[in-house]
Amino acid sequence: MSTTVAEGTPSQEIKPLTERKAWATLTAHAEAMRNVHLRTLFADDPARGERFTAEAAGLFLDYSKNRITAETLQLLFELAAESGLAERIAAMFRGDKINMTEKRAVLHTALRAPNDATIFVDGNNVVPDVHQVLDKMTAFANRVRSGDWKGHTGKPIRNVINIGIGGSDLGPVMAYEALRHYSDRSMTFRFDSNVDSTDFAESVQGLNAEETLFIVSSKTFTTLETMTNANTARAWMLKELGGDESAIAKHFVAVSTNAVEVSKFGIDTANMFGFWDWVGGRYSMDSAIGLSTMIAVGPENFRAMLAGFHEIDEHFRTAPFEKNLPVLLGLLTVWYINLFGANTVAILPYEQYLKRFPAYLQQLTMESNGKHVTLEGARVNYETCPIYWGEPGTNGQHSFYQLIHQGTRLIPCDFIAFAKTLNPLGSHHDILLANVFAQAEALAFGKTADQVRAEGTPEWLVPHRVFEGNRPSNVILTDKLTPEVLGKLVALYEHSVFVQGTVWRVNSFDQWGVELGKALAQRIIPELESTAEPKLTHDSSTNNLIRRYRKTKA
Ligand code: G6Q
Repeated sequence: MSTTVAEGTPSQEIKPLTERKAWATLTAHAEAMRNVHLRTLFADDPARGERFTAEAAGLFLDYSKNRITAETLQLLFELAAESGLAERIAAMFRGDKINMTEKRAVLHTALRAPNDATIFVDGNNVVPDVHQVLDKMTAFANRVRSGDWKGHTGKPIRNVINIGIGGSDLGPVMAYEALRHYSDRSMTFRFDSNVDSTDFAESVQGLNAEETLFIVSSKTFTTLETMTNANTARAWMLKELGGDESAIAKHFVAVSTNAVEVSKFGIDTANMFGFWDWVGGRYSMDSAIGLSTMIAVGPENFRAMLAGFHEIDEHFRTAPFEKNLPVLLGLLTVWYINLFGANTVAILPYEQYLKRFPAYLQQLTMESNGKHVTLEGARVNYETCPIYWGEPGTNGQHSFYQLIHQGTRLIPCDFIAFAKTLNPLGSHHDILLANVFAQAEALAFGKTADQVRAEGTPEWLVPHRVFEGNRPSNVILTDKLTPEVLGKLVALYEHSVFVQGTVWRVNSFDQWGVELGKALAQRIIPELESTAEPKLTHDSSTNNLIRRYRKTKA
């Protein structure tokens, strides 16, 4: 079967995954590898700890503690080739409409392209538009940071609240937390996303409206949660500032693609920061959606972050698969999910500032590849996206690591660590890093029954204290958490997601799965709000829950 994967993309013969030649070879190879222990792999090949490593743009990846051999890698690269990965990468970077269900290009890479680059969408070079918005953000961020931008009563802005959800929230929150060290500490940054009124109430708690700026971040400017929060914010601001509508222009700006709705809301479109339909929500933290990040850390740091993204983009675009970090990470995930039956991947950053990184990656990975049909619309007969989860180390060690070490499930782990801390304090950092290396070592090599006995453990206790080991992990080690490095890390995972999606042949850039619940909620809202008893026509469970809620709230 020959398939055209996207408008303008030359077709390559891509067979369904389980019919690809490398799939059959990999399946047989995985059988042979199933009982091979990492202890044996390291004993047979003592240099693998140096060899199974790769480095790009200052990110060092040690993938030697994976249950692989050189042959495994070779077969995975063959699978990637047969999946059309090289062509898909080229298609994405050149702006082909590879998001075929929405007929859109996928060009988050253009958001960090240098201003002399040329990338065409429908015949227009989009790079100048990107830089125009960046310049506008820069001017605005500088005005706010310097106190030049005044609120309605003439006071400078000291508080910034980003209102947005999903891709218009998770990236900005994660980036703010990750780069807090570089942020203007005299300012307060908060993020209001949930339609739960508690989120709004806590976002404005203790803040002086005169000094508060709301950034309404919504690509569509129609999202129920965001518009509900934005309207509540508007009402709050008017109440606090005496009801003068002209205050809105001073205290609200918008990040959106929808000028009409922005204007209807009362925000001057001169204070609207645009982006484009070729930027997916979960790929947008480096677009104008990052305005709160730029105000927090300053335009220079924001641009350094973009440069970091771009470095990994170039690496992904040009490096051979054997040295390509996102390719290696993506293919290793496929190896465990499809050939070892793993269901999840743990993301374990040993950096407190990355505390929201796993949550951010959950959307990036699972909204992208949580799909059950191929580009051709066929139901897949293999697993796709794993569940991503995690917490910063060392806290996780005193919580869920028990299951990773001694539970019954195989959980590949990504450890992310930095050689330098941003807050040096005594021996904290050596202790932290010792824990990273120790955890990866313990997971891989474990502790045998003989070793446990040799420690004088009574026989009845031995099984409880045995660590089987053979638990795979990657260690990503880099210098220190800077804006540039943050951009590199995010790009690394963005492209790893792309690699996985390409092998699974799913569209990593749509999210139809969020639609149904949204539509049903719209139908239920009036049923909850109506004063007369509504005629309910849902299933008996939903009807019952609605009646109970109505009764209780009354
Ligand atoms: C991400 C999704 C989704 C989106 C939110 C918010 O890829 O598209 O998470 O970001 O639904 O959408 P708006 O920015 O349009 O409000």
